[in-house]
Amino acid sequence: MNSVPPCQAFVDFARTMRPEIDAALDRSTQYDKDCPAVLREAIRYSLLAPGKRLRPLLVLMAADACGCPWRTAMPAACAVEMVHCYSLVHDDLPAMDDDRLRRGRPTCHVQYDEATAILVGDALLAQAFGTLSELDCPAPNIVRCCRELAAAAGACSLVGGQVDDLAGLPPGSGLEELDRIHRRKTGAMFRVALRLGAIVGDADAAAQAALDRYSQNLGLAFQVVDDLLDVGGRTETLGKSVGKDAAQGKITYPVLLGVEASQRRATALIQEARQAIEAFGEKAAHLDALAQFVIDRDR
Ligand code: GRG
Repeated sequence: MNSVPPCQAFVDFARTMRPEIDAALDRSTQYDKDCPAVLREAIRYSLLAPGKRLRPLLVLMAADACGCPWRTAMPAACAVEMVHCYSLVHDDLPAMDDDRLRRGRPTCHVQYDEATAILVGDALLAQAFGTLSELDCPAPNIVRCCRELAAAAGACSLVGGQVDDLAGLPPGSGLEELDRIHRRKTGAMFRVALRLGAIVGDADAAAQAALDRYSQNLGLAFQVVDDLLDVGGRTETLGKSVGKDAAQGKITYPVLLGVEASQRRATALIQEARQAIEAFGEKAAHLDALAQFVIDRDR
C-alpha cells in the first residue's frame, strides 16, 4: 500500500516555494557595476547554491499561518537566508570549522580564496538589513524586524554561540551547556525566521508565543538530527563532510546521550513543536509538516 509520508505537505510546499525564493535571491544579487565581478560571482555561488532554504520557508510559512500573503514576507525570507549563508561561508573558513565541501560544492574559500569568502560574508550580512528595509509593511514593523534579526545574528546569539562552540565545552559540561550553545548558534536563526514571519503577518501575542515555542523546539531538534547525521549520514546526500565532529573530538548530542537517546530527544522536541502550533489548526499544516521533515530528513 502506498502511504503518504507526514512530511509530504512540506515537501510539496517547498517544491513550489523554493523557485520563488531562489528567484528573489537571484534578483537581489544582480548588483550594478560598482560591485566587482568576482565578488558578485562568489556571492551568487554561495547564496544560490542548492541549500534546503528551510529558514526562508519558515518565514513564509509563519506569515502564511498569520494570514499574510507570502509575497509580502519575501524580503524577510531573503534577509534570513542571507544571514544564514554568511554564517555558513564564515564557518567553513580555515580559522573556524575549516571545511572544504558545502551544499555539494567546494566551499567559498576553496572555490575563490579566503579574503573573498570573508568579504562575501560581510556583504551578505550588510545586504540582509537593506533587504529587510524593502518590506512593504508599516515602518514600526520593519524596525522590529531589523532589531530581531540584529539580535539573532549578534554577540548574544549566533556569534556568541559560535565563539563558545569553537572554544569547546569545558570538562564536566552536560546537556544544559550543549543546549545553551545550540540555542544561540542554530536555534536563534530558526527562531528569528518565525518571528519575522509573525511580525510581517501582524500576529497577536498568543500567536507569537506559540510560534516561539514551536521554533525553540524545532531549532534544537534540527541540531540533534544534524549531529546524528554527522554520525550516520552520507556525504553524497548531505553535500557536506560527515564524521567531522568525532574527528575533532567535539561534544555532540550522540556523544553526550548516545545515538538512541538522541533520537528519542529529537522526537520529543518535534512533538513539543507540533503541539505548540495546534491552535492554528489547518493554517499551520505546512509548519507541522516541516517539523516532521526535520526529523525524517537525510540531508
Ligand atoms: C560564523 C557567526 C558564524 C556562525 C556559524 C551556521 C553556523 C554558525 C555553523 C555551521 C555549522 C553547523 C553544522 C551548524 C549547525 C546547524 C546548521 C546551521 C546547519 C546548516 O543548516 P542547513 O542544513 O543548511 O539548513 P542548508 O545548506 O540546507 O541551508
